Amino acid sequence: MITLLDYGAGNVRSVRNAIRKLGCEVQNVQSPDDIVSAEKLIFPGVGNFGVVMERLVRDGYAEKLIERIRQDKPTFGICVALQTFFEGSEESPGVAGLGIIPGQITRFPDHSLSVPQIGWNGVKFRKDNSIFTGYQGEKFYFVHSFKATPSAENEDWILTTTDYGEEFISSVSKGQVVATQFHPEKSGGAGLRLLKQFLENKAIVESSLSAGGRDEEPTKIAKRVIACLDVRSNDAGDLVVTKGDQYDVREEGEVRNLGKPVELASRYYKEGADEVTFLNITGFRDFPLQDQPMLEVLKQTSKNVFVPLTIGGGIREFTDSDGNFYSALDVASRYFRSGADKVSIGSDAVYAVEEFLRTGKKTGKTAIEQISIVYGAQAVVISVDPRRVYVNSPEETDHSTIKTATPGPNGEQYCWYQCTVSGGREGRDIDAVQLVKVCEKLGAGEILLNCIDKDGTNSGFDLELIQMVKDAVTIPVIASSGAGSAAHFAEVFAKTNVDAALAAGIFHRGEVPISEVKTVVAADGIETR
Ligand code: 1PR
Repeated sequence: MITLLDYGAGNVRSVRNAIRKLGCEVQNVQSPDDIVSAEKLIFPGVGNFGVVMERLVRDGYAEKLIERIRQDKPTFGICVALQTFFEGSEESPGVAGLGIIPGQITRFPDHSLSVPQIGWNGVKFRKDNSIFTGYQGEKFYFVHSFKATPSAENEDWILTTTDYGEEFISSVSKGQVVATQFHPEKSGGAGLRLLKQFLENKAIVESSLSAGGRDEEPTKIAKRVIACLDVRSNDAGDLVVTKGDQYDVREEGEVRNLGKPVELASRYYKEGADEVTFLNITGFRDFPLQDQPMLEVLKQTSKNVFVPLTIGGGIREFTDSDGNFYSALDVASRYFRSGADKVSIGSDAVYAVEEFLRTGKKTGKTAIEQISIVYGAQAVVISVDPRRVYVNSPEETDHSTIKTATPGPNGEQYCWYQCTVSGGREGRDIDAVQLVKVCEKLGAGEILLNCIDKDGTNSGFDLELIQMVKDAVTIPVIASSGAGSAAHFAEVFAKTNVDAALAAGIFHRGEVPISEVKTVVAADGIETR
């Protein structure tokens, strides 16, 4: 029996699912004393440092955690949990951590790499620990903007470090206590094996590094390959994975049906997808909390898929026919609790940015702000649905233009990228660069950059759009729309510094397996998982 410390933030379902998958029963901490008495405790940390600490203190858990760790009882902390072991964090000035490990958590400094670090990175060992038994050099899934820094004072706690612009602490251990900055429950087979060692072994055994000493070679983050499932109900009312051509998903009047969401997601996980994204493409007009099938898709998928899951479509505030008000945060929370790791906001982000550009003020009330304050910036993805608008010269428009290598229908040499809402149905007077810059300011952690002109064309990614957006923000950008071959992935990674690339059609139609994408990209010297 494993005890889980669920203090009500973030996606704890994945951890629970991983434990169950490994054949153990899970019970929740019910009272502070359970923390000390639990045989084995898993402490998942998701979201903002201050919010996590505030809840731990409010519920009387903080002092019990300190007591448990001092008593050297088997404990496994994940992500922000590792950070709470330290004295405090730049993320929440003035909020004390548990103070078990010396040092402050600090933000990754501005360097050429995207922040948050989102993706799969390696580890370098400072000591041996039985928790890593069977480890074969795999990468683990990280998602964080803040990190712990190695120092002489915390040296005795450091189990592994990782490089991302600089070296940071990626796991700590002492006696029966272990914590990882990465998410084992989201790190596929390698992560599950780690958890299995903790769950099954009688005691954790630590020792100094065996012959050969420390790895000195820096670890490298992998470029992510993401499978995207556009989901909606067909005319018979079944939830299906569909795929459009430039957002038109109907063929001879019928919604294209390319398979069942849960089954396809499982297939992509087994084939090596680094993440899976679901877009509820009619979410903008339905109320997602009434769309129980979508929540069910997440619940079922997260039972067997142990890589990050993103859900988009309909993340916004809503008042139902009985007058009940639901904030965007309420909607997102339901998704997180159903198994999502990130939510993706489309139309509502456009409206929020329009409002910001009108007033120049943050209100604190937008979906982006509300969700990122509670769940962290890394949990908020902005899905951008831009379309090219061609012009003869940059002076013709106030929007950010590029000189394009693909001129317009009348030979226009320039274009700007107009943002749309409602699944591309309505264009707004705002461009992709304006949108992503303001979204980053409001607290978004990642950009999912579609392109209506390229969607479903198999003609390759819009490299010009991708580089333009990538240059406008410091948060990670996912290239989307137009992949027709594995070579298109290699091209987008080689020619732009985008962090991840996503495809739908080629995977659904079985034209290119994900493994082939990885092989071709790696053959070009690009880091993959
Ligand atoms: O506005 O917050 O409710 O979110 C709606 C979401 O649904 C948005 O993320 C929007 O991109 C998506 N969406 C709405 N309508 C469509 C449609 O296709 N009719 N899908 C749609 C957008 C784009 C990609 C696609 C890639 C790769 N799909 O996600 O998977 O273009 O395709 P490809 O590799 O086959 O070229 P809200």
